[in-house]
Amino acid sequence: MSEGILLKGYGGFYYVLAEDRVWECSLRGRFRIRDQEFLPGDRVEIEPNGEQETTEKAATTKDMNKKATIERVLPRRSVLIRPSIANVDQALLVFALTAPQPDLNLLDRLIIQILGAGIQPFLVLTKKDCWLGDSGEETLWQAYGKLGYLLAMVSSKTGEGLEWVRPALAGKITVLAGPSGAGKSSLVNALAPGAKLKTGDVSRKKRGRHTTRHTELFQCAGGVVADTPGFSALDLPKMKREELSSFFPEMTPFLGSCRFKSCLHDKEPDCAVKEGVKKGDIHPLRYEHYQMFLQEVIAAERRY
Ligand SMILES: Nc1nc2c(ncn2[C@@H]2O[C@H](COP(=O)(O)OP(=O)(O)OP(=O)(O)O)[C@@H](O)[C@H]2O)c(=O)[nH]1
Ligand SMILES: [Mg+2]
Ligand SMILES: [Zn+2]
Repeated sequence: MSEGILLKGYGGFYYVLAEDRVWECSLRGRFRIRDQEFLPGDRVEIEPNGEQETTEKAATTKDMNKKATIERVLPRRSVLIRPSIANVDQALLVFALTAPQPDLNLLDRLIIQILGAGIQPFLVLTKKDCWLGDSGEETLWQAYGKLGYLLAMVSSKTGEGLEWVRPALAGKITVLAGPSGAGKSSLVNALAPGAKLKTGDVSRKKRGRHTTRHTELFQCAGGVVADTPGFSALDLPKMKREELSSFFPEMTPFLGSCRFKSCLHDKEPDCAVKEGVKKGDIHPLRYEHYQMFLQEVIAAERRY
C-alpha cells in the first residue's frame, strides 16, 4: 500500500502520483465512491495491481502507466471551491498585466477566497513582454506589492521573472487560479516544458476563452502544480460584515483608530481607514472594492 496524490480523474480512471510515478487507478469495487466525492489533490492510498491485470496492449506500450486500485481517501487539509481542488499549500493568482485587461474586482475576491481557505496567495502577473505600464498601473501594482504577499511580474514568452516563481514551487502543491486567457497553462508550459499543455490560440476570434476544461496536476519545478480552467465570477465566502476588513491587510494599521468602535469604514464620520485612503496609504480602487464587497456581505447576511 502506498500514499499518493490524485492528479486527475478521467474516463472512469484516476491518475495518482505515488513513488515518483503516475499510476492509472480504478476504485475498489466495494468502496466504489461517486466521482464528485473525489477532488484533484486528494491524498489516497493505492494498492498496485498484480501482473495478471496487465493487458496485452499495456505490455506492448513502453511508457504505459502502471495500474493500481484506490483503497482509501485520506482526510483533506484544505478545500478550495473555485477552482475545485483539495490540499493545496499555495495559490498562484495569475492575472495578465494586459490582454486581457486585469479584472481587479475578481482579483480582490480571489485574494479573499484564498485567505479565507487558509492558503497563501502569490500574485503572478503575466505578459510582461507586451505591457507598457503607465504610471497609474505602476502605482496600482505597487499597492498590491505592499499587501505582504509574494508578487512577480513575468513573461512566459521570454522567461523573464520565472526565476522568482520556480523556487516557490518546490516541495509544495500549488494551484493556479485566474481568469481565462491570463496565461495559466502557458506558465506551466514555461516552468515545465514537458507538460505541453494546450493554450489559447491568439488567432481565434474569442481569444483565450476557456481553453483548459479540467483541473489537472503536474510535476513541475520540484513540486506539484495544478492547472485549472479560468473563471470570471466569484462569490465572497460567508462572513460577518465586521470581518471583511481583516481581508484587506493595508487597513490593519488604521483599525481601532476610528471614532466608532463598530465602524465599518463606509459612511461613518471620522473614519481612520477613509483618512488612510485620502493620504494615499490605501489604494482608492481597493477601498472601492471594500465598499462594494461590504454591501454584498450585508445582503448575504440577511439570507442566512
Ligand atoms: N505575449 C505573451 N503572451 C502570453 C503570455 N502568457 C500567455 N500568453 C498568451 O495568452 C493566451 C492565453 O494563454 P493560456 O495559457 O491559454 O491562458 P489560460 O489562463 O490557461 O486560459 P484558460 O485555459 O482559458 O483558463 C495564449 O495565446 C498565450 O500564448 C506571455 O507571458 N506573453
Ligand atoms: Mg489554460
Ligand atoms: Zn472606520
